[in-house]
Amino acid sequence: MAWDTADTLGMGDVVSNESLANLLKEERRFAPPADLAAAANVTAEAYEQAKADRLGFWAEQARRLTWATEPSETLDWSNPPFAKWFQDGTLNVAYNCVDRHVEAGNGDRVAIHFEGEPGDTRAITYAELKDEVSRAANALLELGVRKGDRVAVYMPMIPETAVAMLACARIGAAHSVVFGGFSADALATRIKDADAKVVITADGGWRRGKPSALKPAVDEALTKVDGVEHVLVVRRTSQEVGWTEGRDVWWHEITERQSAEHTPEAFEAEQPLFILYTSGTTGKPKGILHTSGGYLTQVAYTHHAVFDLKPETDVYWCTADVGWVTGHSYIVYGPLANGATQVMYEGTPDTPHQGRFWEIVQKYGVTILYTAPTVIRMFMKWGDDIPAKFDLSSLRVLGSVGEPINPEAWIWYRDRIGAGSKPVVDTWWQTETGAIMISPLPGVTETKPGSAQVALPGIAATVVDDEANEVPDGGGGYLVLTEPWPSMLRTIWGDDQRFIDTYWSRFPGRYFAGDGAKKDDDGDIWLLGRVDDVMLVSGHNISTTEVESALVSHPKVAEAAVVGAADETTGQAIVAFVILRGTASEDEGLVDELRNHVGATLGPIAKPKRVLPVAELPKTRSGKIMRRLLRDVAENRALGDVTTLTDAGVMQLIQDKLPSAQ
Ligand code: 6R9
Repeated sequence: MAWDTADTLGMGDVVSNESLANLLKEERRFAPPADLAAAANVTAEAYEQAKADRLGFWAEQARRLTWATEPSETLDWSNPPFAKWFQDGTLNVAYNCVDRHVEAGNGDRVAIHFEGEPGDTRAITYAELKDEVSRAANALLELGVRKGDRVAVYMPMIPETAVAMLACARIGAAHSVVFGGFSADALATRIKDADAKVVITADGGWRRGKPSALKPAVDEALTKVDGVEHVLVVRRTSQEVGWTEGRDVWWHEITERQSAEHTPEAFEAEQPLFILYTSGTTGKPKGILHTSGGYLTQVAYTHHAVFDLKPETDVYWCTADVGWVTGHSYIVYGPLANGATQVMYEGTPDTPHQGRFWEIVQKYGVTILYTAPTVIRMFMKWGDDIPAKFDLSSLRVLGSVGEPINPEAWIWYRDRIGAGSKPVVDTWWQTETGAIMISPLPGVTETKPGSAQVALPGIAATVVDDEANEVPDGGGGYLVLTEPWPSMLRTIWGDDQRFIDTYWSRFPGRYFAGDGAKKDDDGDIWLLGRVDDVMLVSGHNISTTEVESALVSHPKVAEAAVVGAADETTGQAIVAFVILRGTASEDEGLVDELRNHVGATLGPIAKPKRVLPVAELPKTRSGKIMRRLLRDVAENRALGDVTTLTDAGVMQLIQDKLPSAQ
């Protein structure tokens, strides 16, 4: 267990942080727009209703879905922390996301406005989506995929990615989507852990004006793992691909010959829907398992409540990649369960120009935008004149997710994108929570720049101190969730004990989120970032241990300690301290060589921004590296308490060595 010292939790940093003091000086307040409030999907009553009868509230939300068998039981919490929601209900998730909208007469409604990076477009209606998902489901069946199997998905941001996920759901196979920016090694580890039978990929996707290959990484990954029977390949870029006869199958060839009819089977509410890997502190990524009925209930409800979605008139756009949980819950399952019309964009925000996002908002008349603070900060850097060139007047709700949004970025978002009048909803949640947990409601909450503020109706969150006591208003500590929720993770795939240890042991009976948080004088919650050793770089979780292991796998590196240092653009930037092997010298190319090595091992997102060779690393007596001291160095701060160090002189050596870090 990693809970034995405050050093590894970095708690001192969390509560004494200067930025926290600044954050809580923030006194600007913004009332909900009157017109939005008057017609809002959810009003203040929902909080009261859920407080009076939490389970009754969720039972009512479950009725948003179409069940083959209505559940009679809401929650079975007889064996915590293993929850069962709507246990005796049965449903088909893909039917709920697609077919039922067609049956309700909305088959002609556009489900996905796809915008490719090179400018190619496709509008896919719900009726067309139903045919495509059915053909893909039939294709997976032909390839031998059955209920309970796992399918890995390694794809660019194209409609076939959503189709592939829904096809898996339709036949009861669990998908494991691996972000297309991950390396072959990372993909191999995930394929192996989930024991995937089929991999769905593409030749490549378009990024920054060029085709970016995916298939070679799959080919390489499959030299390292057994058990994959077929690779299904979508043609997107038409670049050349290696081909393994008998194993590889073109998506267009197999789907073309399938029937567009497929009768969806009803599965139990607790049927596994997907596994999504998230970084852990002990190297091996954690396969977060989500199931069907509870997950779909909460993503549908939150998408309806937090974004005030009106499916007949709104055009919704979430800019996340489908490889992250935001893409799962708020591109695929939530919006489609609600019959939304949405935009899906393949590429980068600055291709072919830095106004691409705003051009897309203008072109499709986007009304609800959901993006990340790191993206907002990038736009701020590029200049106010860029969004000012476009007509953004269609927008009515602005969402943020992925990391704490600093008040400056929040205000910029509201002013420059939202014409100074559109509500910003800062949504806190995690891969593990499956759906949004803490967020303002756009028609109800008086918003505060930089704060996620309040737990949604039906959700119980609070902040506790080291001794598990709830902190008073004005106090800081750890964010915990005190009651089970429908879209909660069910376990870590194949490792129930790790599930218990990671989330339920720090504060028995409560879910430990790993985030620092503070309650302001109104009792509103402000998130302060991770308290463990997971870094957040541009909204992506990367564990220090993974990067350290990658560095140490380089022949010139003996030891490494990695920290996330505050960074204006990316939230945190990776700074690595390395001890070189005896014979290695600090020659010129070394730093780049090490950065590239990490990039090749873990994927470009994990490349350290700085690599600093040092003679020694600060360690506690129990042998743990004291990352918080290294963070102090990396962030040019005075050193915190060094009394638990084996040798306090080490820090002096590091600082002497690093004039550049001062
Ligand atoms: C959805 C997602 C989860 C971690 C989480 C927290 C950070 C996400 C946030 C936020 C402050 C917000 N986080 N949203 N921090 N305010 N609105 O990002 O999931 O990739 O699993 O990351 O992201 O630290 O613990 P995931």
